[in-house]
Amino acid sequence: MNKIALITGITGQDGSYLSELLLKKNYQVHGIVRRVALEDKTHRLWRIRHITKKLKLHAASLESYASIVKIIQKIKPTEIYHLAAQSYVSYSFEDEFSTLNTNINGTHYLLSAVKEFAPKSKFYFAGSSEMFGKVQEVPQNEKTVFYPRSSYGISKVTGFELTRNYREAYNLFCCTGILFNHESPRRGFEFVTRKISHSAARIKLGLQKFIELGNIEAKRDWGHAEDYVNAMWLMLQNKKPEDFVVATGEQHSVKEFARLAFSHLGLNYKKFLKINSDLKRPSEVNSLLGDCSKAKKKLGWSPKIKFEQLVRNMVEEDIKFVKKEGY
Ligand code: NDP
Ligand code: GDR
Repeated sequence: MNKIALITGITGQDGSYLSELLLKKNYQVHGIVRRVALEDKTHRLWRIRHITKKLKLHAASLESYASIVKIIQKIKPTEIYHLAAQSYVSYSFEDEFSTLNTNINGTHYLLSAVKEFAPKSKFYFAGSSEMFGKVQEVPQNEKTVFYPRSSYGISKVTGFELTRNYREAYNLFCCTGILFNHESPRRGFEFVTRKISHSAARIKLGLQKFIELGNIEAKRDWGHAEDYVNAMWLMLQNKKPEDFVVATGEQHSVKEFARLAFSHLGLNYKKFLKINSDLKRPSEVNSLLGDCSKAKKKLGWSPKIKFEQLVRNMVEEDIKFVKKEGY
């Protein structure tokens, strides 16, 4: 019988690539979406439009334990990938309450539902390098102490601890992937990489005059989302439930990303850049660099797509996007 996967956050960047991967592996793929998404498929399901017919989408709310239980009881998933979250760090400073509620309660409800109604399901929690925040060692690995710098980071540390506790207390197959930043042409427009690739394309095509950024000295370990969803899957195929860091081990600044993106279009980013200090965060994560030796050793995972290739891919796809959509 085919394996059954349930994905929360299936409409997001990672949800879309993970769905493609699991469909290729002949899984029956179910996704939890917000009710409004089913009413406005054109806009809200854009990342999975090409595969919607192959997916089974269920309307439910992360805020409602009952609605989650209903779906888990009905489909009895072999594997659950919990990706849904308020994932935008900047926004978490504007609305701590909804970030903490959605991210912590959503994870808790799912774990509790798994324990009560599907204890054989394997559970993946989308942890984040934001848990390392103000880093306590370089590079960061599974043993590095957490020091989150936003309510988003705090919500992910709590999700991590909940996941670990359910694994230890109830003997469930639950694990956390501590994923460093991963990007793609499907990245949301509010994140810095997509903001840069999309703005560079618009500037090249004469639709925009300049780009405003905040802290361009921030450094991140950027990989490609397509590579990273494969690591999620591998974690649930591992013999034991364990937590893994997923990263490239390479670090670049926002400035370098901008330089490369613009230069790919024959432009000098300095001519178009304005620094807007309103875009700086009250407490910034200045530098992240991951050590994924454990994932390499135990899962046989390593990133395939290099930084330069990622930037090129995003810029080229954004040129096509802007030409097609006109914005
Ligand atoms: P996206 O922002 O692209 O997707 C987030 C998903 O969560 C969307 O499907 C969104 O649904 C859903 N969601 C958000 N809030 C709610 C809610 N209240 N109820 C139900 N669904 C909700 O994120 P990514 O795909 O980039 O990331 C996936 C996960 O991995 C997230 O948990 C993120 O925090 C985490 N992560 C991401 C990293 C990255 O670099 N991309 C790195 C480390 C961790 P809708 O479309 O309806 O808004
Ligand atoms: P991040 O991603 O906070 O790392 O979280 P984001 O792209 O938002 O910021 C990266 C860095 O760029 C700096 N920056 C700007 N950021 C945005 N969004 N917009 C700007 O104009 C801008 N200018 C400079 C930021 O200050 C920051 O230092 C992402 C999300 O996907 C999380 O869900 C995930 O957990 C982490 O990656 C790992």
